[in-house]
Amino acid sequence: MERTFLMIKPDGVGRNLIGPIVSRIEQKGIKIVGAKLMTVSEDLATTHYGEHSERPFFGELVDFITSGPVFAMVLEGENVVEIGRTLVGKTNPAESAPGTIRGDYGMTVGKNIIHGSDSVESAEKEIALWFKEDELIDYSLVNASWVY
Ligand code: DAT
Ligand code: MG
Repeated sequence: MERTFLMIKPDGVGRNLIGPIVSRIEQKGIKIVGAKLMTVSEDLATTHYGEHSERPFFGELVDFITSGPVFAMVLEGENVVEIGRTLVGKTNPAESAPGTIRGDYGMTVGKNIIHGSDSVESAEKEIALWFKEDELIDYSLVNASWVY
């Protein structure tokens, strides 16, 4: 089974959107195998967004992601990296379709509510960066046979 990393950003947590977003994930049929509310250190933010370190918005991005608690999740399912990105929507909420998280809740690229891993490779890196092995739970959902 594939795994991905999703993280509700400080704007999503601050706007009381943890519940509505987690509901979408559960209703889709995705299994949550790890979840925690946490503050993000500058070190973690810098490493997580390392690929953007040369971009002009990098400083703002790190300030934003460290500005309040985030809700970090590891999700499991078939093809869940791609499915997670589809639920999240396009980077710019102006281009995100209604029905996606960013399309329904976001207005600007600087406050776009949620992060989702963009490939299996980055998912593996991000899960290892954000979670310890013993924070991920191995269990079965009884309704899995109705999903797959
Ligand atoms: P995504 O989060 O969809 O994977 P990304 O990896 O290109 O998008 O960028 C990471 C985050 O950086 C994004 O969620 C919001 C911020 N960002 C991207 N482009 C930006 C821009 N032009 N101005 C301000 N922030 C931006
Ligand atoms: Mg990205």
